[in-house]
Amino acid sequence: MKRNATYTCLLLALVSGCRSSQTSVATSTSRPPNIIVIFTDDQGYGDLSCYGHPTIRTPNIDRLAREGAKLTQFYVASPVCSPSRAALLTGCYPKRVGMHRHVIFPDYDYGLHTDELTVADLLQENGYATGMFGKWHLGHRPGLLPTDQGFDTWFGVPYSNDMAQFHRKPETNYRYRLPLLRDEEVLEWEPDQALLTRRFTEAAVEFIDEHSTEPFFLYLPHSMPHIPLYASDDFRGNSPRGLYGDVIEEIDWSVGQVLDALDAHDLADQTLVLFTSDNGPWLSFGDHGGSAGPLRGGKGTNWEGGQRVPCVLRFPPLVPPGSLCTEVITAMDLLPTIAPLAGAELPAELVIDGADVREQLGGKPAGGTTPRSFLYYTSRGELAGIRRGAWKLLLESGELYQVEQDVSEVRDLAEKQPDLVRELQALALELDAEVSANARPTASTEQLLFDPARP
Ligand SMILES: [Ca+2]
Repeated sequence: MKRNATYTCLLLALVSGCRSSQTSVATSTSRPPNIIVIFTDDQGYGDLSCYGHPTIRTPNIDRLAREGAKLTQFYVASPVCSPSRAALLTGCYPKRVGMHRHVIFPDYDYGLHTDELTVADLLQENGYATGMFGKWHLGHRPGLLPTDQGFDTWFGVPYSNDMAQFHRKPETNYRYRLPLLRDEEVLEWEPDQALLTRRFTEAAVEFIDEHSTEPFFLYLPHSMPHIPLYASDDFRGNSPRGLYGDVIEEIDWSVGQVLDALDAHDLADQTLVLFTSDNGPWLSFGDHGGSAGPLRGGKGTNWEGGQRVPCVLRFPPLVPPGSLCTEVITAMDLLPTIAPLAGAELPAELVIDGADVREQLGGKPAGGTTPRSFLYYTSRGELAGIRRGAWKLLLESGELYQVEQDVSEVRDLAEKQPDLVRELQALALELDAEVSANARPTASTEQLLFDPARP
């Protein structure tokens, strides 16, 4: 009851602050909104029709953007998988939760600490049904799985889809294997990867069907388009962009299935749907890697192409259709932004790095006189740079870019702005020192849930 009352008050406050009247939303909505996060793996800023790709067809994701907002300056907190995922789910820089040390490999014994509050924990505690279908990559030893981190149920893979094929266990030279799990049980070893996008989608739709009459959180982190690329027979060979295009078009089909399920249950108006990617395109793999569009660099780098990713969001009570949001927003903002939407209170003592960006998503510029700061960290978690307002400083090289005018980072203005370089350098060190001083531990265990290696 408390939750519903809070939510109604919140909606009324939102409505009264909006230019257009949406009173009907406030009166017709009697439960907290559903939250859906669709998270792709290594998809670039330029890999969607609505972000300017000339041949990849993404009508369903484009529809989401048309009915909601397209974000042009949305950042993930790391240019690689595990740290980026930790930040999305906790609202924190990866370093603050200890998950900044590159990605989790099959024989790693640690993962995100269960003392951390994930988006799933918060929503589960507030009465949501919570389901995850796809790639986890935040630890796969006992006690570190999605079902230990706020998800009622999980169907998916524990780490990247290439780890079984291209990596071997040191010392033994054993080959790693990719398991497919449901909750804490291995269902299959080496599943047919051409079917993963489809199977995760079918499980997600089933979850929506099962929970349509109660608030739910659906997390759908596809294992594609991380290499090696696989598309099902229905999509392979269709796209002029080649296999990479086929994979993206199957992911777009998946988004369409989710939107159709919402429509079938008349839930579109009370569901927040967010679509984004965990980091930029893996350019080392030629045409099997994606495109960052006009942005420089890709996965693993701190150029914009590594961390600025496509992001579209639909939530009719808050976001006017066809919005273009050019504010700096990060994946760490998810937790503090959905908490009030869900009528959930974040613990007063919880230190996080994200911010509540409901106003910016609703079309208003960020409040306050101080421009927002965002720290860049390398794939191994070292402080790499800072963005404040329109400016970006890379620490090691000392390069300074005005990244709103110069999105491709080709005009280094450091020599012309020495005072700004010094100021941003000092600010980056100061902000990072606070994160380091207050960093929290990961959790580890010697126990195995499954043996990822075999001769
Ligand atoms: Ca990734």
